[in-house]
Amino acid sequence: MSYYQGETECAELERMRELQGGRLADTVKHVYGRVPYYKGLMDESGVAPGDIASIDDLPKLPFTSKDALRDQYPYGMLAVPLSETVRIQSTSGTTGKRVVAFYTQGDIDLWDDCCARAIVAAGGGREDVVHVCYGYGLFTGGPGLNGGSHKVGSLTLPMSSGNTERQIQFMTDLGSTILCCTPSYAAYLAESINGQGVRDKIKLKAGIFGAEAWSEEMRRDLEKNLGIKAYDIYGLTEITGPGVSFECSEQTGMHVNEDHFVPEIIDPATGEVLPYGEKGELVLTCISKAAFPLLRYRTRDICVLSRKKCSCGRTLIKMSRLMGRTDDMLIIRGVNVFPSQIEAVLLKNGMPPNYQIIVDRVHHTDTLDVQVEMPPEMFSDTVKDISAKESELVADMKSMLGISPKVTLAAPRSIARSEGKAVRVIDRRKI
Ligand code: DLL
Repeated sequence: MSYYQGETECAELERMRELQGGRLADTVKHVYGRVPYYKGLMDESGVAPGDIASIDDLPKLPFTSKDALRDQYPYGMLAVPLSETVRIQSTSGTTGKRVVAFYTQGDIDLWDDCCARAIVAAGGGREDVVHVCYGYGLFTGGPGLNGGSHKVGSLTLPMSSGNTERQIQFMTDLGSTILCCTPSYAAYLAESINGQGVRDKIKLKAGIFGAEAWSEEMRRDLEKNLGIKAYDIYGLTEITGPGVSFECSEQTGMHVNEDHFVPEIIDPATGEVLPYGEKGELVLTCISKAAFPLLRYRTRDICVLSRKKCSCGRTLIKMSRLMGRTDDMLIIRGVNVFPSQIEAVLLKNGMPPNYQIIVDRVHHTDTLDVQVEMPPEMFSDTVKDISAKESELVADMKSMLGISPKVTLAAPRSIARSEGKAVRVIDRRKI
């Protein structure tokens, strides 16, 4: 079995807890002294930095929410002078006040290490050609896996997303062995590769897929259709990006890089910490970052943690595949979309608040249909006028969301009303 940082990945639990305790205490002192938001929050909760001496003290700290990050946009959470930062990344999809995350060179190094662990766990090494078609830019997917691949010493193909023909051409010409992309894009690539009859020219052996929900069924399909082993990888911009956790040869959940990010599971309604094995909201605490270390960040992602012994030899705690989110955020083609954003565009354009969002997966690609009732006065407009309005809405939504939905104007009163909460989103994806 090979590891990228075996000593840490396979550390005894007691050693890990000691390491975590020391790092947590340092991080708490660091943010208390540098981030007025954290000083205020801790003072309000009656916790002083000196109260945090071991990892068991973690639950004494208050939670950090995504709203706090939005309120502190852009520099409020920065815990080092700007001159020490070298990079910004940002979450996908949301507009207005996006969440931005900052990195020092040291933060990038540890992030790259986390992704390197994932690549090695998927069987990667110096002889491999790592084909990265996660997006590059503000999205963390491309830069994260790129950095990890460099650390491993693999030949890195920074393809970024899109242009499927070119992806396949490079894959066959250069002999890519490890594919990194969203599972839905991997499925699309598989379909194109098999459709073109070039499967025997492909040398892929593994895929590292994440950034969106996928199922065991999808894993089996991808493994069969590409002739690979498919591994899950999890992460989020606020915490670092991909590589918060990664799957190993056992393929039964993801090892959390808990020497950097300490996971807890809470009851999302009460905030109570739940024992291992119970399903709840994942909360993460950064214990080794300098620029943007978040304490007890509520991810809104739902999963289960387990300390069960893993056959790969790693002792890092494991989290299950994600089971959903506590909020209503949809992830469509890897982009985060909130129904409230769609509603905002509709209302701004004079549409009534009677709409339905239908999400589906057709040929392995997510589709987003927005059906909205037209105001009665528009009902008598010509077909041309109505389709011009639809195009206008599509353009506005594209600039708000970053992806294009299909918009259909429906007859007044044609969308079912609800007596309780309105059903705004119909997600037909079987994942
Ligand atoms: O999606 C980081 C990433 C890039 C992870 C590449 C893995 C691979 P964000 O755009 O900030 O960051 O979105 C984070 O995506 O809170 C989850 O809801 C979802 N997500 C990430 N990985 C997985 C996964 C990146 N493996 C949000 N399974 C997270 C299911 C995932 N959902």
